[in-house]
Amino acid sequence: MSRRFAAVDLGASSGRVMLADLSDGLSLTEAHRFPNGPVRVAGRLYWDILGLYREILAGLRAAGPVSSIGVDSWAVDYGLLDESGALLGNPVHYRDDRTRGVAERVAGAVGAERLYDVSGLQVLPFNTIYQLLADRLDGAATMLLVPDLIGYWLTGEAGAEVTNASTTGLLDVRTRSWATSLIEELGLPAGIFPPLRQPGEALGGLRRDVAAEIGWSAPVRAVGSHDTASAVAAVPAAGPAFAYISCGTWSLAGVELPGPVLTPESRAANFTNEAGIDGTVRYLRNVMGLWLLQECLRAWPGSDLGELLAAAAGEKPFAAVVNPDEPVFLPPGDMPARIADECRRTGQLPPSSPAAYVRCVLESLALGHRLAVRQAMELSGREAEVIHLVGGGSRNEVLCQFTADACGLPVVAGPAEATALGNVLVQARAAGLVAGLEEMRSLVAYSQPLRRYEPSGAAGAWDEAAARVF
Ligand code: ADP
Ligand code: LRH
Repeated sequence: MSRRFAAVDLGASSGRVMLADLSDGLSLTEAHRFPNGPVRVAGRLYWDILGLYREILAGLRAAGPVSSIGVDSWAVDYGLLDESGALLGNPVHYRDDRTRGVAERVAGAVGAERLYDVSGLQVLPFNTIYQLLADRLDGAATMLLVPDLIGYWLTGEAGAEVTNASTTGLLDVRTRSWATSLIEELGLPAGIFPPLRQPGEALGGLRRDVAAEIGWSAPVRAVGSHDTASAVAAVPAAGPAFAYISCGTWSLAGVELPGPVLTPESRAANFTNEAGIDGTVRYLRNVMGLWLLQECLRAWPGSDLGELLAAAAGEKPFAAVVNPDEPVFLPPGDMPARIADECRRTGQLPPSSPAAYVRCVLESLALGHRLAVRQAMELSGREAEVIHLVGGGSRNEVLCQFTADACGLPVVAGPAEATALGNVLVQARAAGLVAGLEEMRSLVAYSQPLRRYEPSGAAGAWDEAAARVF
């Protein structure tokens, strides 16, 4: 058996097919990367799901034969299949506005306390539960979350991997089974929710036509198919005293726990209890993340990220900061204009150059990280001595240093491709090559380049900035 594994990892800003080799330690190479993003058609925001599928096949062809394949992606979004297994309509992007007001309506009908007690999930307007209630479900026989949909197209086998199912709002946080009574109470058709599968479980071999197209065949395995579950599985932590920030399009900031926290305080702070690998709980909150920066760059055609980050480091500290989680920042659109409005609304002068905007975004994001990490520790009682910052944001040296300074904790940055690593390590474990979560993490720690940032001691200035924003 070869010791090569392929990770199909779909992020909101790019997808990639990564190739891991565990013959001697753990090496990871990129077989194929392709852009991803929302597509607006007739006023609705979609993913280009077929384009993504085509790129996945191109990536697998480029990767060459492997022992197995795992698929992960962003959470909450789905495709609906009819009785024959055909896709009913194009999957809608979670930033689409069709769910406006739905969360409030559901809370009014069912009770916010009850929802939290059942699912343990933070309220985000785009949780699957709200999307399903905003959609037309007639003719739908099966609901497949995005990685499960890709897995279905690759193998013909339908199912719902549990870490991602935990982001729907319809999974029981205690039993990790579908919350059937809530589903029925909401009037959703219980039959569309497929059987749950666990990370490591085999889906089946590639369909013959798929194997013919990519030129080889291999089984597909369920992994932590929620990208954040895979990222947290690959955090290079040595013990339990760590916090993490999975920092890409979103920053997912929190701690790992053995069980959920379902207290009124936790609900009030909008903390989530998402399912992690091996029964762990990802206790975290979404922070708006590098979306803020991505959307600024889109507004400045021809700008260069590296140059802007270098210039931002030289800008005046704390000239303007915003709460990164203001709902106004969620949809696509002119981000600099929205940041400027938010500055004016809070009595601050808007930034006056792209570099000053970037400085504002990075400081604001570090403040969001600080609040989420501190609240995660307070609400769970879990102490952290270090913050592991993984994902593409770990390449952003300014953000890593700001995060260490704002939080007053050392930040260990990397790996940037933690999600792909978590994906392949669950496959390698299923193949008997790795023992458990601890060994997976130490393999990452020893094999991947990491960088440590110490807090610089400017705590007072960050306290003052935080008081301005929250
Ligand atoms: P996602 O999986 O959500 O698409 P990623 O984890 O791939 O996100 O992270 C993408 C982000 O990482 C980019 O928006 C960018 O801000 C940041 N990033 C990527 N490469 C670099 C780099 N070389 N320097 C600084 N930031 C980077
Ligand atoms: C990050 C992520 C996050 C979800 C969001 C929809 O990619 O999966 O964990 O909240 O996308």
